[in-house]
Amino acid sequence: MSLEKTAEQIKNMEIRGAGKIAREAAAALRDHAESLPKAGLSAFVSEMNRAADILLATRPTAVSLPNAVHLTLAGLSSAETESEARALVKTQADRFVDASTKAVERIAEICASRIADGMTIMTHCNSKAALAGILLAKKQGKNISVIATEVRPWNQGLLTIKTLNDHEIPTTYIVDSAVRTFMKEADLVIVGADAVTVKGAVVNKIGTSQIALAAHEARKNVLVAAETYKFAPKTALGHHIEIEERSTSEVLSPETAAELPFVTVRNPVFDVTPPRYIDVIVTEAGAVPPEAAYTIMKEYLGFNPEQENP
Ligand code: RUB
Repeated sequence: MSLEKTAEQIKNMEIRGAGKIAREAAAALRDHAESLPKAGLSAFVSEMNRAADILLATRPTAVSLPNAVHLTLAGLSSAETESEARALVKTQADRFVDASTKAVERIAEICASRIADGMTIMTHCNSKAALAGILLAKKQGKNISVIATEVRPWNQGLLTIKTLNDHEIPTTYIVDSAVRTFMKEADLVIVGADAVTVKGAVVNKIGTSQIALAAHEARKNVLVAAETYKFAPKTALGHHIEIEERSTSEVLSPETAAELPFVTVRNPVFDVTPPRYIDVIVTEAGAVPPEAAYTIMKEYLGFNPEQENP
């Protein structure tokens, strides 16, 4: 598949979920590099930078995307020959995809160790990392059940309940506004992340923050499953994570909207959960409190505030 096609699929959400977006972007850069005819080092580097920009322009919120692009193209500008540059892209893309896959497996083990027999877990959206922990707990023979939200307007919850059903996990499917009503039946909340800020705030699918608030009120733990490449070093330099706002036609049909000239539809698709409503962030490096976000950035993303980093 061409890099442009991958970019298109990320944009229209055929490829979605922060981890998958990152893995597909790294693989697209590798395949793109391999498809380029030999034209010299500087032509190769500038074409790879152009390709990176196409991917980066697809969706703004999941920081796994710029982190994956940065890790795949790291050191490219210092390569001395075209073949060295080509080998670098391939090695780093493969390394990223492999590390990402292993990270999700490790996160699943840690999440599953926190899921006890008999627990009911509430989850939101369709997070591979969060689901991996739930599926592993079931595989370990734990008798668990799940409360899954619908996730308006895109209905990612449907993907989640299909997977849970395939694994014969008893699941209750609820509309997003029923979260507080059902929180008393949950023992634990597990969600994924698109970005984690330097202060440990978690950016995830819109509605996550109200689930965390309801969990806090009901004294239920909130666990965030997030690979280290979802941490956003730029937030340590004062940058904000841009919250993607998608087409209003996802919420209300253009015909209905046209009949309601005084109504403005808004469709932000992510929100920010402050660290005080998060009990633990489970990364492949271990389960850490939100306050450890800076340490994760330094140790696992090589973040150095003195240098320009992703
Ligand atoms: C997906 C979403 C997921 C995170 C984590 O939003 O918010 O919870 O991306 O997913 P969208 P994963 O459907 O808009 O991409 O754990 O799979 O990386």
